[in-house]
Amino acid sequence: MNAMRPGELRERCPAVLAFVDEATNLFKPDTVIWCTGSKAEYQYLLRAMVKTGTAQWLNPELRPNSVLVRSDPADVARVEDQTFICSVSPDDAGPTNNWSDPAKMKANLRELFDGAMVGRVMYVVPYSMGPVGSPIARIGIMITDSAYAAASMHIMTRVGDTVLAALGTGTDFVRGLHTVGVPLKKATWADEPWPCNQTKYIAHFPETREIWSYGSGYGGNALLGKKCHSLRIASAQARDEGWLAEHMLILKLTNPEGKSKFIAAAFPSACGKTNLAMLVPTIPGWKAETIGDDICWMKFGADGRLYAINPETGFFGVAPGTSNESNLNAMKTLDANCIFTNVALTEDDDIYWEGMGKEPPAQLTDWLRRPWTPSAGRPAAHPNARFTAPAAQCPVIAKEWDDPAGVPIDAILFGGRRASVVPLVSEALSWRHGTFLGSIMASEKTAAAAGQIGDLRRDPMAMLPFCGYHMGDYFRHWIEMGEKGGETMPKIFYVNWFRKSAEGKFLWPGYAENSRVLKWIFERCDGTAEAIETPIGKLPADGALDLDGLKVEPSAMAELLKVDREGWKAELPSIKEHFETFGAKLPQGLAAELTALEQRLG
Ligand code: OXD
Ligand code: MN
Repeated sequence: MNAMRPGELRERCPAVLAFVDEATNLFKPDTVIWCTGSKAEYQYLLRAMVKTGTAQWLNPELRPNSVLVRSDPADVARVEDQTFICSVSPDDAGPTNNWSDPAKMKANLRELFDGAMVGRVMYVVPYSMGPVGSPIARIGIMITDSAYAAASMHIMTRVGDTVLAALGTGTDFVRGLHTVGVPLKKATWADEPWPCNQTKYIAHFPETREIWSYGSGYGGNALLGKKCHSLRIASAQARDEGWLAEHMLILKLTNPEGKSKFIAAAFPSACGKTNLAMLVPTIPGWKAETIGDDICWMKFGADGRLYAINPETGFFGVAPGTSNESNLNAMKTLDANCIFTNVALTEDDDIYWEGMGKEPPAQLTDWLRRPWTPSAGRPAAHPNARFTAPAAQCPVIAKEWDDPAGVPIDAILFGGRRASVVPLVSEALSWRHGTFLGSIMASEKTAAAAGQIGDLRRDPMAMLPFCGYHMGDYFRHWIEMGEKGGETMPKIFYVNWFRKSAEGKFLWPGYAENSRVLKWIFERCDGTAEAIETPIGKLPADGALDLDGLKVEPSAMAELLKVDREGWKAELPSIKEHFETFGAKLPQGLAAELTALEQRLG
């Protein structure tokens, strides 16, 4: 074995050295490389991927310093059914997570980990989620045998020596072990372009702040800083320490007078979070800028307000459907220095995906490396194809995006994809009522005609696959945070861009026009916009929503802002059923909100 001896900086981090030694003994790699975070190292990782056939360079004139990666067809998404919360008590994982006994899971994984990196390089990736040294940031050390994961961590997090320097003799870091599970037993063994194992485990140990990931090289299974650390482990840590780790975008909205507000928003997958994070307002004089598109950590500041950071430094976005029309700023972010995964390749070595807003070229190579023509009858890019792009390249990145102090959050938005019942926007009556709205957030699996209840998937706070502990306790934590913060807490709003007419047509244009709703939210926070109190929350008063120049029929607007008493009443049994899932852990405050809603509806 040819392990690089740790340098002076590493010698000053005894807990990290011990962790790396343990991992080395277990995985038995050929070589150990400590990532320092340099640009040269990132380029080295890209070249390593090209050498093994994992990646290919894109046309440097069209897409400088960018690569295309194609994964194994059996490794294309997060594996929720193989994702485990291994808390000591199953009751701490709760009804929404897969639970496994931590000792048993570790014994099982130790066997799989034993020798799993034979013949491979083991990368040690010290990373910080959040600006290094920020009181809201947290450190992790990730061990991986995937150059793709290591390179992606360089884009998505702050990696390297600065992190070790900040940690020093500290022991408070998330310990992440990741292997693709394909040892190269003989030096002569040919590697595969995308090594992975049919057996996959994404195991979290919230009590000991550990992540053990086996068999997958893809996305949230392998970039441990993202869902595993920033949401599942961090949510448990946030509960223990009195802060919030949420699946939310963060944006800065500035009015024509130059006054700014910061808005965080949670939406389930496929509801346009990245688009909203980068929207270009249609109302004259208003400006929106991006802080983050996926994760938001919020902590109380000295003034008692909630301050948020985006713990990431990149966007790991779904490519199909991203176009100049749906998200011009995202498209501009992708001009250079990106990793594209499972998109299609053009004849001139550029990228293509469905919904890119241009005619498909006559010839492509699809994500499975097969020739493709528009008559192929199948998509050229995988529906979960991704771009990994540096946040700093986003043309509308806010100057505060990497401020260690974070930004004070004025409003929190919850939303889902609802064809009926839920109006375009409502303001919660209180923090606890807002928590209630977040807890019943849902998207319709199928479009429902107006007035009918669709097939709902409840995804509380968009955290269903990401909450690292019992969701009933998570709701309680939200309520307690509100009690602690009192008057200084952000206002909570519930939005729905997806309301449909009886004929099944979208009533609201969405995308950039959502800025009109954001303006009302801004002005509610400022105390300058009117609202009317209804049984379901506060709705924009007549004329309070800026509709200047917008072509939406008055009848459609009336429908969008209607209080659908009967629809809400019809939904009460499904909310009760949802709440029953949490048993005795459902906070009394949420049960009280449900009763109060029922009474208000009459
Ligand atoms: C994501 C997700 O990839 O939420 O961000 O699934
Ligand atoms: Mn997400």
